[in-house]
Amino acid sequence: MLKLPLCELLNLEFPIIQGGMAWVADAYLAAAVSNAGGLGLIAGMSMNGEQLRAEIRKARTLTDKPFGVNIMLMSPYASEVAKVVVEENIPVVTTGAGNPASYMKAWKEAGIKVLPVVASTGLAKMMERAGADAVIAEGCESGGHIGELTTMALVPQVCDAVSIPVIAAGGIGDGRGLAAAVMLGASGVQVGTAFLVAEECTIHENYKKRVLAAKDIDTMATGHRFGHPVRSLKTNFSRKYRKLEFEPETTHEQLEALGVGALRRAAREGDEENGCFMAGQVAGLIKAIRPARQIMEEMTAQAAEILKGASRWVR
Ligand code: TUI
Repeated sequence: MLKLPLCELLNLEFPIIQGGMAWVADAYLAAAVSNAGGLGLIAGMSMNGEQLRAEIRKARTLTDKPFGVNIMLMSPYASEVAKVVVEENIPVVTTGAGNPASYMKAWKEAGIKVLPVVASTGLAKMMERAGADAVIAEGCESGGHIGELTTMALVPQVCDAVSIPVIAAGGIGDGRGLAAAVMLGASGVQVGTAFLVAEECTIHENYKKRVLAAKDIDTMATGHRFGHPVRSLKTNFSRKYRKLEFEPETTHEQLEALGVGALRRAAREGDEENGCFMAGQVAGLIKAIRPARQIMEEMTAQAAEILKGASRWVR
């Protein structure tokens, strides 16, 4: 058993939040993780308001446990989905890829627990002032859209900057990562890549196979040139994107056109040529398909063992 402050904050058995992965984190995965004792999330990213509402209602047929919604703030539907979470009485909202300050008042008035993802101490402090219940400090080991700092550097600095709980994310693939996050001051963790290959995750089997086959150096970040770096598995697509990105005549529009739909093509169609298979640097640690409950049990048991044993180094 590993009881961290996140367990109490969100009434969870395991101190683990599932990442709000676009085109991956659907009703099935969210319900599975919540049923298994973590906090499941539906990713609002790929949906408009009504699609999200339908997904929330589907999840409610699959679990009686609370689950949350992740709102990707660069989504064209962000303001629509921000209203739907209130109307649907969603208890926990996480946000990513931006500053959710303009939505905070409405969410707090609705009694929602708000956990913004931050990649810097500046945004963390701003979120604390705006009423966030905790912040998720996400390092650039993560899959998907990333900031500049590593989890190792970011988490302790965010812990020093705010008084609310800090959840660590990025580079946490097993109990060693969870134990390390605790040592850095984290109150819990958010896990994405390890859940990509959960038995209950509905992504295309090609995606799961690629994650399972990935080695340590098999992810890369693209998109730096236009300010939105994204980490994904090295594929023909990501290499093509990288090459085009650094050709001087390439425009933002051209890159956007190449990227549109790439996540969906990976997650839903398993398109190995034109899909963008987002995954974190811990992909190389992930070796087997397991049910969500087993993923969390093994991670927390390993972390508890390590944390108990750590005192042997102290004289
Ligand atoms: O948001 C994520 N991960 C994502 S979003 C996504 S969809 C996408 N597709 C194409 C291009 C871009 C995104 C896939 N993966 N993680 C949370 C996260 N948020 N990581 C980093 C940040 C972040 C970075 C800077 C949050 C705030 C921020 O600054 C905001 C500000 O205004 O200061």
